Amino acid sequence: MTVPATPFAAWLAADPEVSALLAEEVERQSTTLQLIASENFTSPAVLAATGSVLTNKYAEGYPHRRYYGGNRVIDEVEDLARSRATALFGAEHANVQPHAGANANLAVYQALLQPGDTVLAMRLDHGGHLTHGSPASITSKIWRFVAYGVTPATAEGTGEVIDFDQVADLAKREQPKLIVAGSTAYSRVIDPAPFREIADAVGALFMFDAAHPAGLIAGGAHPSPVGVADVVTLTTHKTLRGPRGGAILCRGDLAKAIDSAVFPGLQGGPLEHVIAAKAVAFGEAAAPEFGRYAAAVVANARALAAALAAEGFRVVSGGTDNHMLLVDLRPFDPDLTGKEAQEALDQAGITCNRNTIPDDPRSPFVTSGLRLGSAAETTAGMGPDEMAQVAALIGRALTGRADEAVLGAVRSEVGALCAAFPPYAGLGSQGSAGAG
Ligand code: DSN
Repeated sequence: MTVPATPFAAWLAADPEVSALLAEEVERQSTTLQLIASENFTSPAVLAATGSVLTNKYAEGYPHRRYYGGNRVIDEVEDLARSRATALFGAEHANVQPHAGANANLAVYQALLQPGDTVLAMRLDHGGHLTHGSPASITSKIWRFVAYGVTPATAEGTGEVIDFDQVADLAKREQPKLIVAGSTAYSRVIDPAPFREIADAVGALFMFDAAHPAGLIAGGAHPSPVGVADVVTLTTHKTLRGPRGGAILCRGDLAKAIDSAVFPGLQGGPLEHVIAAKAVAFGEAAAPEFGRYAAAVVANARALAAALAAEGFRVVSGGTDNHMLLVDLRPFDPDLTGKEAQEALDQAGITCNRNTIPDDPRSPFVTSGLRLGSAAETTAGMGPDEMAQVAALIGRALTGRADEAVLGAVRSEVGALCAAFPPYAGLGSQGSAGAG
């Protein structure tokens, strides 16, 4: 594999071991299908900023209020990232320092709540995130989480959507200080309006965790929670297609509390190289092509869902409105677990993750479902026709999962498909990645 992993590959040659591993990973990303719903292929500009000399600088504090000298340029970088974020999302204030979505959520809780306060958020096993009060997360040790879920599945496929009656009933009964919307495994639009109404009815604050749909919101494919929710958290590396990291958008009157909660409340020195890459990504997401990209992501997820249903899988909630779908494997094969499916697909060059489906009888380590996403391969330029091919390859691999020859044949076809849609063709020479 000769494609360089970063524009600085020649410098990295000084460390042949790391260099070789990066080259292997470029090959893996380029020759296998990337269907993990929380992943994407960033632009070379994002890669370059992430790999820049800004990594050398300590910049505790905020622009023009730092605890270290030498931050003239860094201040401009962070100001640029903040102003691009507020312009992109129409927000009054942006904090671009959270190292991850989890940190963004923790900072918001720290800014808005006292220990022991009640928070109403989505059940982990119905699609919520660990930081929405999972027993395994520190969030549940500091604050009291109460969980809402989705409606039961129906034969017509109309269920498994957020149960707003339950949200309203729980809000009335539990009187939460904060209501959280957002998920990691939910394939429908999350309308912020009913959450706002419920929050107002009980005097709660409202946080929208847009980690997954941030890019769909920026691209106009989903309704924006900005201006509806009091605070919006997001990650920059999923549908937004930026570097790995988080950000917080909020009303101006909450800016000071949010900023103090991130630093010094939760984090030390900000990752200014990543903040520069966030600025690049916010700039890219403001371009008209990004709107077309967001629409294509949704169209591709829908095409994949329809083709998988035709293969005999059940798509949770009957379809998708976003970049992901949850597949219930049981109608395809009652004995096939998510774990076994993920491992067989890995062998066939199809990368995805097992996931619980609502009310899954199997454990989160085993599961009855898979979560698939379209954001990365849409960046690589695939369209609905390729999604139909992908569904057929998944069906063949899982039907023949016990047969090495079948998995090998699917792996070859996956390689041929990926070769037609290289995510980093020309990286290091012309530096153009992916389609918009
Ligand atoms: N791990 C992320 C995801 O895959 O959705 C959420 O943190």
